Parts: sequence; C-alpha cells; structure tokens
Amino acid sequence: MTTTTTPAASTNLRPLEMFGIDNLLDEDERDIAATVRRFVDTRLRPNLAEWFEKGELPGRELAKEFGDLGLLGMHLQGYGCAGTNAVSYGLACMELEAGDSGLRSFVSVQGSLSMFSIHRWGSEEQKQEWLPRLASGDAIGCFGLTEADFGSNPGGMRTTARRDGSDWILSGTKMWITNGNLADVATVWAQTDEGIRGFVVPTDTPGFSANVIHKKLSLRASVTSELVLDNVRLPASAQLPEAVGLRGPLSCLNEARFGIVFGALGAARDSLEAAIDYAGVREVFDRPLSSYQLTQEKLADMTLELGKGMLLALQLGRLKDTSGVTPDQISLGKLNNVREALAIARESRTIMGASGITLEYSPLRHANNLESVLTYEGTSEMHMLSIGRALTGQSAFR
Ligand code: TGC
Ligand code: FAD
Repeated sequence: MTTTTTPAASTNLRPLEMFGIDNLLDEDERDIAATVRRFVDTRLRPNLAEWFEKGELPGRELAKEFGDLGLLGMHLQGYGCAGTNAVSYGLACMELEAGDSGLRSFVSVQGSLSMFSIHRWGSEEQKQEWLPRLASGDAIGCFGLTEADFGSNPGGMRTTARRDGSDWILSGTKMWITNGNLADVATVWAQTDEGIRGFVVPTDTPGFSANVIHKKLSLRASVTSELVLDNVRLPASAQLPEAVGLRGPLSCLNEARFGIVFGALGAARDSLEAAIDYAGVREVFDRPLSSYQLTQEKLADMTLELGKGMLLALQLGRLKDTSGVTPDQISLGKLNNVREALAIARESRTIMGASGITLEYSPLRHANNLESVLTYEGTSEMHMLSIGRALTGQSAFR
C-alpha cells in the first residue's frame, strides 16, 4: 500500500520545508540552489548591511565571482553560458535575493536584459564579441529602456537613432539604469524611422556618459544611473538586426520578470526566517515572543503566502521549461510574489520591534529594496492591467 501521509509532526521546520518544496526539485536544481545559498551566506552576507548603508556594490569584483559560479546568463545556451533550465535560474535568483535584491538585480540585468537582448536579437558577430565576456564577468552590461518621462509607457521614448550614411547617431537620455556606471556595453533602445530599434553601445564610445543616481532609500547595494547619449556615432553593425518594435525590449523583460517571480521570494524567506529566529529568543512579558498566539498567527499567515508564492513560481518555471510561459502568466507571478514578499518583509519587521529598524536585521532592508522591485520590470499596476486585459479582452492602459 502506498503511504500518502507522514504521521509524525515535525517541529522547528523552516517555512518552505512545510511545503515539501525540495521534493518538487531534481538533484541538479537542489545542488544549484544550495551552491548559491552557500556563496551568498559565506561570501556576501557578511558585507550586505555595510554595502547597503554606504550605498555601494563592488560590481567588478562580484561580476567575476558570479561568472565563475556560472550565474551570468545561466539559462542561455552556448557562448560560454551555463545553459541550465529556467527553474534553476529562478532558484539562483531566489538565493541571491535572500541576500539582497541588489545582488539579484545585478545578475538579472546582466543575464536576462543585457545578454538576453544580444542572444535573442543580436547578429552572430555581436554574440561572439560580447556574450563570452559577459558570461565570465569580464565585461558588465546594462539595458537602457526607461526614460524620465517614459517608464511604464516605454513606447513613447524620445531617444532617437538617425542614419548618417551607413552609421547611426544616437541622442537622448535614459533614466534609472541598473549597472549604468559599471557597464562596458549598453543595450540602448531608440526611436528610428522604422520604429523602436535596439543598439549595442560600447560605453567608451565618444558621446556616451553615465551619472550615478544618489540618495536612494531602496536598492542601495546596486548602482543605478542616468545614461546620456550625446550624438553617439555607431557603425551599422551596432544595430540589433532582429529586433523591430516594442516587442524587442519587452521580450527581454519577460526573462527578467521571470527571475523576479522567484527572486522576491528569497527576500521574503530570509525576512520570515529572521523573524522566527528573533521571536524564539526575544522574551516579552516573561515568555518568548514566539509563544504568543498573535505572533504565531503572523508566522502562519506569512508561511502560507511564501509557500503559495513558491508553488506559483515553480508552476511558471515548469511551464517555461516545457510548453512555454506567456507574458500574462509571468505578470501573475510578478504581481503576486513581489506584493506578498513586501508584505512579509514588513510584517517580519514588526516582530522585531525597534531592533527591526536597524541594519542588524534583514527584513526592513528587504522591504526597502522590494519597493523598487514592486516598481521596476513593470509596476504592480501594469501587471494588473495585463491580467485584466487577458481576462476581459479590453485594454485599459490608455
Ligand atoms: P503593446 O501594444 O501592448 O505591445 C507592443 C508590442 O509588444 C508586444 N508585447 C510583448 N512582447 C513580448 N513580451 C511582452 N511582455 C510583450 N508585451 C507586449 C506586443 O505583442 C506588440 O507586438 P507587435 O509585434 O504587435 O508590435 O504595447 P503598449 O505600448 O501598449 O505597452 C504595453 C505595456 C504597458 C504592457 C508595456 O509597455 C510594459 O510592459 N510597460 C512596463 C515597462 C517596464 O516594465 N519597464 C522595465 C524596464 S527594465 C527594468 O525595469 C530593469 S529593473 C532591474 C532588474 O530587472 O533587476
Ligand atoms: P510611472 O510610469 O511614471 O508610474 C508612476 C505610477 O503611475 C505607478 O504607480 C504606475 O503604476 C502608475 N501608472 C502608470 N501608467 C498607468 C496607467 N495606465 N493606469 C494606472 N496607473 C498607471 N529601467 C531600465 O530600462 N533599465 C534598468 O536597468 C532599470 N533599473 C531600475 C532600477 C531601479 C532601482 C528602479 C527604481 C527602476 C529601474 N528601471 C530601469 C526603471 C523602471 O523600469 C521604471 O521605474 C518603471 O518601469 C516605472 O516607470 P516610472 O518610474 O517612470 O513610473
């Protein structure tokens, strides 16, 4: 007879253990998650609070280490990329974001935006030139879509590319660009006579400059920049030959959004585990905080949302690895998992009282970061509208 339930109740389980998530992963997936978790905990976690406080990230150094681990463009095939499945990529994002959203953002932008844009839409020459160096971390990439007045509506962008003989001249300003000041190469999207087109721009091209955006309260362990393109002259070979229209950049966003579906849960898991540990040792009114029903209600509710988010992420990952996942399905995951992760990080902070407002504990750092994650890669509202359009057939964006 097949046993379908395990009789003994376990105690002191970690939240995701309650869902038996590991049983839904194969050995390679578990190994990749464990390797990234170890790397984050030993090499990165000891520095995270300081990087966040100082508003810095040693991106050059980290790029090499991420490259050595095979994390850069890890779900892409060939050109020095690891070629893992989508679930493994998602799990790596989750483990990185359990450290800090800035780490996951670095890897997302490099692999899913910069490298994917070249891998999906680039010429063979562009792929040979950039992908192996981006995969190893010898080069850093960024992705310039957003402008100050065109974030949710990138189709309105004002950056232009005009022909001058066989060359292209790019002019305009991009805003909020992750890794902008670190990058060796930027994928820049611009209006042309043929609609929106993408360009591979070496950042040492005359007329290209980047300015760091300071005073951030979120994603502090991440470099965010303004890109200025002042009559940047590029050869015809700099254009991404296959990408025509908004479909080009939006297809790259699907990849990065997929990573966020898993990644945000890393921040949530780390917050919740920190709250459980804190509640177990903090005594209030002569008893551990964890022994009070109100605390246990919070922990139970957060565990449910974390586990449901994980099941949703895995479902999308399995679809991506088999029949394919649609942009609207990714919207379901991005909307739900970032929203719930932010709620979990905030609730975890409450359990820590005043101690929770310091960088000694991770939940408020995660919550601050998740405010950016809620906004970038399509705001919650954009994903609601995508889901609404899929359900009703009516577009309410305009
Ligand atoms: P719309 O008319 O709907 O579509 C224009 C063309 O694009 C196609 N399309 C997509 N293709 C692939 N994937 C998707 N997700 C797609 N969504 C639309 C569509 O089929 C159409 O193709 P075609 O061939 O018929 O022309 O365009 P719209 O102007 O109405 O805009 C739609 C909307 C609002 C959903 C879109 O503009 C949008 O997603 N806005 C949000 C912008 C955004 O997410 N920006 C992110 C910038 S990068 C970033 O934030 C990095 S953060 C750092 C990190 O990741 O860690
Ligand atoms: P807006 O578009 O001005 O939105 C403001 C508010 O209006 C939001 O709540 C929005 O949901 C709402 N809204 C907009 N339209 C509608 C509507 N039709 N109906 C109802 N509500 C609406 N971009 C890049 O290209 N590359 C990067 O590497 C990158 N990295 C980033 C890193 C960080 C830390 C941050 C914060 C942003 C980054 N971005 C990047 C930009 C990001 O993608 C944009 O901020 C995002 O798309 C939202 O655009 P916006 O900030 O202009 O907000």
